[in-house]
Amino acid sequence: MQMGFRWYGEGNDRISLGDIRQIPGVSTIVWALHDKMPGEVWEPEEIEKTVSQIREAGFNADVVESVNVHDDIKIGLPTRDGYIENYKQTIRNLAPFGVKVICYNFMPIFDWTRTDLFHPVGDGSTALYYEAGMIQDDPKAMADYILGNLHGLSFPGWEPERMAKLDELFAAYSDVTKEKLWENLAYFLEQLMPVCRECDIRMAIHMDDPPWDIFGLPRLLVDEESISRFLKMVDDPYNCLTLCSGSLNANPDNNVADIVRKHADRIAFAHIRNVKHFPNGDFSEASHRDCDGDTGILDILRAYHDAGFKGYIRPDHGRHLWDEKPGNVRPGYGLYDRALGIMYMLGAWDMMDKEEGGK
Ligand code: CS2
Ligand code: MN
Repeated sequence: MQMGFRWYGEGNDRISLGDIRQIPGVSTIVWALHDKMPGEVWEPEEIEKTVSQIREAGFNADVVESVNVHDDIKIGLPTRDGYIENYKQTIRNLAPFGVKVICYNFMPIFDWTRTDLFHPVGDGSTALYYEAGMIQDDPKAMADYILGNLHGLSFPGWEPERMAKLDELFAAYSDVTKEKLWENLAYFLEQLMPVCRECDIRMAIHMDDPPWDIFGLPRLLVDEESISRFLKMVDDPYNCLTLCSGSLNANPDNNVADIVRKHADRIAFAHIRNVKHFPNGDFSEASHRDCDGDTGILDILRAYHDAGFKGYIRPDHGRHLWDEKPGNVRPGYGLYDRALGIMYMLGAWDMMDKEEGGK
């Protein structure tokens, strides 16, 4: 396993590479060019600038999260072919810089969805929260709330330019049924696979978050059955998963450890996030400690360890701790709780290594 930490880039993240350097065990910076719009080609000079910063700080830049997919590809418009060509060119441009995994998602319009970005956890910290009763039929109100809480920080999936055109986007998706979206995903991946093989870069789809349809928009990667369908649909070792434990376990019926045991060979990238469920269907994100949530973090880590997982792993969203407050922290991506999460994961992992060595 190779431990990663997501970094939003110089001028776009209050956390510096030097800060990350002080967290034990991190080898990989999970990065992206956050000022690129979906569909644009990432040019070699732009890539080189960020990758050299990462390398100079002593990390590798093996994982990109995310190269976002243009809506025309998801909708299946004739213009998609041009955007797919651009995506291929971005893959080719990333390869010489040693990139091995590209994380992306195929969620229509919205990325992750929460109703409260700074919900009190009860110990003085705050976390991302989902109040089931609040997600009804007003996507605009939710988008306004989220954009209003980003305090000028760019946030992938919540680009103000896209959010300003919500009505048009919803109209464009109106004929996209779940089956159509599956077809469009297959079309996209089948075209990419030869380039991925040539460049030795694995495409790793992120799970849908939360894993169910919202605002009438279909969502695909929601449970074990849909994951199996996805892997069979394009049965290629370069067609892989970003298995996000917290996204999947927003539905408490999803047993993430079982999914790891079944599909470990196709998981290129693991996101570890813990979720706490409430009886009314609400859920809160929690610390990585197993008993603070219901996701089964220790079982999941054991499943990865048993599988001899050699892929990349990172703490996913964390709580906001100590001086991290609205305005000075990117929601879910503060320094402290993710650093604590890494120590928790490495503690468990080192112990399992030790037990194995002692057998
Ligand atoms: C999220 C997502 O769970 C997560 O990691 O923060 O924004 C994720 O980065 C994207 O869905 C991946 O494309
Ligand atoms: Mn994730």
